[in-house]
Amino acid sequence: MQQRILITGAAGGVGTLMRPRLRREGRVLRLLDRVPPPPAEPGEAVETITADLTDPAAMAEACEGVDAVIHLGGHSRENSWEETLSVNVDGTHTVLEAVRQAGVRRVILASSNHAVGFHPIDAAGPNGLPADLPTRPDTYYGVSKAAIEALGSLYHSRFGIDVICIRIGSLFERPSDVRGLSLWLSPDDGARLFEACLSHPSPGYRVIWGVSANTRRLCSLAEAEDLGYQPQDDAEKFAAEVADGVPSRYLGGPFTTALLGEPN
Ligand code: 15L
Repeated sequence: MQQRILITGAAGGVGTLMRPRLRREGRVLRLLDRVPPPPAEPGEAVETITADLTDPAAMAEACEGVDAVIHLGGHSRENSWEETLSVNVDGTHTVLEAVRQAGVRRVILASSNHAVGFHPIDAAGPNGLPADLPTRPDTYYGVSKAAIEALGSLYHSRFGIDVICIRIGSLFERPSDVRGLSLWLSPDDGARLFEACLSHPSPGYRVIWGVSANTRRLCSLAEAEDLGYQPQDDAEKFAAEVADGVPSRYLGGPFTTALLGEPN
């Protein structure tokens, strides 16, 4: 049977990296963004939707006939409180309501290290900071990610939807600074992690870290490995070429000192 996966924010940074990596035989990717996602390449099983995730009618339509949702949409950095609340928090509520009404059984939510950005990095023991670290947001953006996790928990407890929140470290082609050597999630490992989230038979509600098997990692891999994730990349191979980062006591790095509410 064909599997259909809705990806919100599909034209954004993470969505663009995941699109070619989540293609599978027997799978249709339904790509939604407010900027038009690039059209299907020849032979690519995708459907594209240009819509705002804060639009309930559009989200209801987008969730029809879908097996799982990967919710990446929303602001990915600091913004005004009003914007953050409307797009990230209200937007996620709109997505989860559409999921519930359409009877979708699984949602993967893009949370972030910034939900816990004010945890000191020297608290990481040999196994790394656990994935269920209590929230200590470093920005309004981080607050929105904490709220997204709470919304996911609510929709799991009330409606039995499987919800996995991934506290993504730094998902880019390569790490750009020393902090990235600890928090990098390679695009290939990102796809491995999403596949694990999609294929576990019964994940329930979970919060996991999204990082690669970095030599300098600060975050535990155990919770994601428990789901079936087998990371294969290590940021250390970029150590000689990364720029020096601003040293920070905290996981959130530069977000912990950035101006609150100012787009960064
Ligand atoms: C995030 O959550 C952001 O979306 C991304 O732009 C990076 O800043 C990343 O965290 C990070 O901490 O490197």
